[in-house]
Amino acid sequence: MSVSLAIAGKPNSGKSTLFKALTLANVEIANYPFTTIDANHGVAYARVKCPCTETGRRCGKCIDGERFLPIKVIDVAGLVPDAHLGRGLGNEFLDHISRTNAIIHVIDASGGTDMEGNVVPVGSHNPLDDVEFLEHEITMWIYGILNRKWNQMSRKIKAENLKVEVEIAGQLMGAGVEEEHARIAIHDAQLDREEQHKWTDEDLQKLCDHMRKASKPILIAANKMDAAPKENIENLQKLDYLVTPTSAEAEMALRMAANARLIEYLPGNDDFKIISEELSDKQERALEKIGSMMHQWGGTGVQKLLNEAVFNLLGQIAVYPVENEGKWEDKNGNMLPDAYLVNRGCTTHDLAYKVHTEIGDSFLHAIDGRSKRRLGEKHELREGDVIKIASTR
Ligand SMILES: Nc1nc2c(ncn2[C@@H]2O[C@H](COP(=O)(O)OP(=O)(O)O)[C@@H](O)[C@H]2O)c(=O)[nH]1
Ligand SMILES: [Mg+2]
Repeated sequence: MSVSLAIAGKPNSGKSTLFKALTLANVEIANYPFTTIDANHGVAYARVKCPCTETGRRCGKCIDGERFLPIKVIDVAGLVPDAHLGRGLGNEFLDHISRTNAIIHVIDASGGTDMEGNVVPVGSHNPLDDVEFLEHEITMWIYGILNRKWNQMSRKIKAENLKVEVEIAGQLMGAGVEEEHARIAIHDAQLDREEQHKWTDEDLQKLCDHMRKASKPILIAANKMDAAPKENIENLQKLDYLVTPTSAEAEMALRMAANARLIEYLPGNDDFKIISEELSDKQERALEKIGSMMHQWGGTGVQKLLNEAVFNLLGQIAVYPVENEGKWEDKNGNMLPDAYLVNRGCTTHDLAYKVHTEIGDSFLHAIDGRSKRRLGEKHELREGDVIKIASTR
């Protein structure tokens, strides 16, 4: 499992509800219904169409042709203004986000919580105000770490003719900023790397903002869509971000009802089916309400959000290594036994290394499971590829 997502936002926006909904998997999806590792770390599932649907057979690894691939999620401590100065659970927050690939920023789109997360009448807080605040906190946190040593670093870089990206990445290792992020940020902030000793405070902050962008892409969950004024959602969707409206609460209710065998529901579907005849009036009314909301929005948005983060924001693709390219099986006859999430741009040889170091080292070529064509080591994989790797081992 290589992909990890942080669920962040101010208190009361619905982070824990989203985390619980995402990590409460159907019995058919996970071996255990609760895939929570501890209170804050869990496993969620991205949903893809399984390649077995193209054949007359079922692989046994998917549900009705829908395959669920595990990724890590972290429910991050609630963020309050000035967290970067250690306010609230500031340090815990920043420690969590430094270890993830991307951030799901949960916003209370109903406008029913103020800046600090206190409950206020629905519609009285403008959710647009929440968007920049999270970014500012992360940027200032990175800046705080860099600035602490900058004068000393800067002199050393000049005196010893060191590479500025390498030195910055070294100082920011704990924040999850890598050399590549620093390089991109220097370029995007339009700073002259040869003149780093002349960078002003303002330059450094700008640099840190770009390093945040490069190292921590953000996706917005416009949560509580069930209670949100329509214009709040529309205004969020106008922003230059990936934005997905969600109702974490409805998704959580559906997954619990499905596991209690009250309904049939597959995460990401736009509908569910009542299968129990023993629903209470209260349960029936609650499900009816959720049903009409799903009808209006095309589902609860929670699975869509996760898929958006994995496939669009992080550019992952799902690929399926097999031993037998004709039958799409491993050597024990299991069809499509494994699904890997890899970066777009991953080559056949990269995949061989992911399967096993020895297979990577002894790589000969690959074979496309559909066309049966031979693929060289530099061939880039595409979403859904079924791949046989030929090696000398
Ligand atoms: N209406 C509505 N309420 C929600 C939704 N998601 C969460 N909530 C409620 O918002 C409150 C705060 O949720 P919680 O997950 O504890 O927020 P956190 O502090 O960000 O972890 C709780 O009362 C939830 O039931 C949603 O999608 N719709
Ligand atoms: Mg919480």
